[in-house]
Amino acid sequence: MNLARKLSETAHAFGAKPAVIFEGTPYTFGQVDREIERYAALLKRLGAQVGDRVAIQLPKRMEFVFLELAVLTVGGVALPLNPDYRPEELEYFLSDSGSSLFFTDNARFSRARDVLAKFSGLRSVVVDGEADGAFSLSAELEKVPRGYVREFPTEDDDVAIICYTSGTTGRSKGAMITHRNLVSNTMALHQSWQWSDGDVLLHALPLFHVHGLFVALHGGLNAGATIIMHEKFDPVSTWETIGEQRCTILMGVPTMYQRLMNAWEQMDKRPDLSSMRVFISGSAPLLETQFIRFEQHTGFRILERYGMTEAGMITSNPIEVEGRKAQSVGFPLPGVEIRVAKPDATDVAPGEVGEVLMRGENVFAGYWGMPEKTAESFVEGWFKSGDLGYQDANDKGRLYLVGRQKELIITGGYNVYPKEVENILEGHTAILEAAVIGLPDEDFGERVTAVVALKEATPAATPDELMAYCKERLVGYKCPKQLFIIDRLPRNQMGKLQKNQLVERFRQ
Ligand code: MCA
Ligand code: AMP
Repeated sequence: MNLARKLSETAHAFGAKPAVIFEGTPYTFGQVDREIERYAALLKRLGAQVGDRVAIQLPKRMEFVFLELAVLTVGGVALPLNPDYRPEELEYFLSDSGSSLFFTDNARFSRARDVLAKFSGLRSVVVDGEADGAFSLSAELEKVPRGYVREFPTEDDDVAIICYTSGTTGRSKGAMITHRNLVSNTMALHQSWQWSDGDVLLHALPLFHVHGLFVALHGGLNAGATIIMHEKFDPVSTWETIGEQRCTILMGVPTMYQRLMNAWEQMDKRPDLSSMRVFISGSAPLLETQFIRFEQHTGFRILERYGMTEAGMITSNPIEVEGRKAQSVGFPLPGVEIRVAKPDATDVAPGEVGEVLMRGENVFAGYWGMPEKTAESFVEGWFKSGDLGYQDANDKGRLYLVGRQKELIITGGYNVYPKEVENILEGHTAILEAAVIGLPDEDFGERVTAVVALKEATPAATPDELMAYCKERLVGYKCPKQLFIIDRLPRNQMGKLQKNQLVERFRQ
């Protein structure tokens, strides 16, 4: 079933109930549904056809919610983009996806004007006011004809969303997520986490990624729950809102829980948590110390789950409190199968570490325009996660993740492939070669750190200059937080870079 059709059916059942309260402004299910319909009519007026890619680069705001579901309503493919992507990054996503429509705001439109001018077939729409060279959302909505009837022309196996995820080579890959992926995963979580229309979700995550969009927004709308939406995460206002609005669910990445605990320790007046049902963590490993500290402070045991852009939510700890264990990501969700395999794709012996493979209706349809990469990512129908883990044979196969095969840094719940940052650094005239590593960080879990060797003949550059150079070209979370200059990067006899030596040397 088309996800937008499903959510529209729920909206009809809950009409006058608040669906989203965005920074204090309530929108009922009926209002949300009518706005989605109006935005869908607008997309049709702008010529959106079935399968067209519609890129959305917006800060967290209600227009994002209406647009995403309107795109799915008309059978388009939504392309949610990080609002902080620099114009150079945006150019790649627009070009790779072949988007025909681009929704943004004035500030981002002006910033990306030169890049956008390169796309002759692309039409831009600004959601706030007017801009030369772009359609104005409000003016276009005025022109929408009455009597538009939604058709939901796409179904289960059609692509609904392309989510870009960084790639090992430095080139991001567009994961094609179908309506079946979205609906089945939403339903699996609905069942496992016992969502109900009595739930009040505090939504403090970004909207453009799987966690905030699929798990939190779609999950809440599907359940008929009320979503209290904060534009930006702030630990103190998160605690206050939980108490004042009688929230029942919070979802976050470990960095958010770390900051919540720091704030808790500083607060004079502790919030009333008696309404809370569950605190959920994912996107990055939650340390055992964080799990314990949170329980000691609040009395709540965080429920950790495991997900991936390519497979939505894969495993989860049980909703029953006693079943939640530190460092474990729990058990496969309904309809999801997992196995732990050796490099030759045969199963490891029970309890041994190997790569986690998965299959089920949650697993995506492949990478946009990259058939070889797609083929490489599967073995006999199983998706290769690149995550290393083991299943506890004495605890019904409970999954523990212990590391990653893929060279990936997870910082504050965002993924960074070192190659992408190394490519940028090596584009600087003074740099001979660059190595990017992840070092342990109390706040972000891992800290993006660069180690570079400079060319001899060019004027020397300072670490600050090189970090500023990255900031012009890369979204903030990918930029090195520290940069070290050394004479030569360590390599073994085969010439292979010894990143582990760099980690050892610089972790202090
Ligand atoms: C912001 N900065 C970061 C990060 N976020 N640097 C490293 N890692 C980050 N995650 C940069 C900013 O650009 C800024 O740089 C500086 O750090 C300070 O920012 P700060 O104000 O502390 O950050 P914030 O705005 O408070 O954001 C921190 C955050 C945010 C709330 C933890 O990063 C966040 O919302 N993370 C959640 C990501 C997420 O939703 N992931 C799910 C992906 P400067 O000072 O230079 O300007 S989905 C997924 O992974 C799978 C499917 C799954 O399992 O869920
Ligand atoms: P993304 O590509 O942004 O979808 O990130 C997916 C990756 O995040 C997974 O392959 C894991 O490495 C990591 N991840 C997600 N949830 C967890 C978790 N609970 N514990 C450890 N790693 C996680």
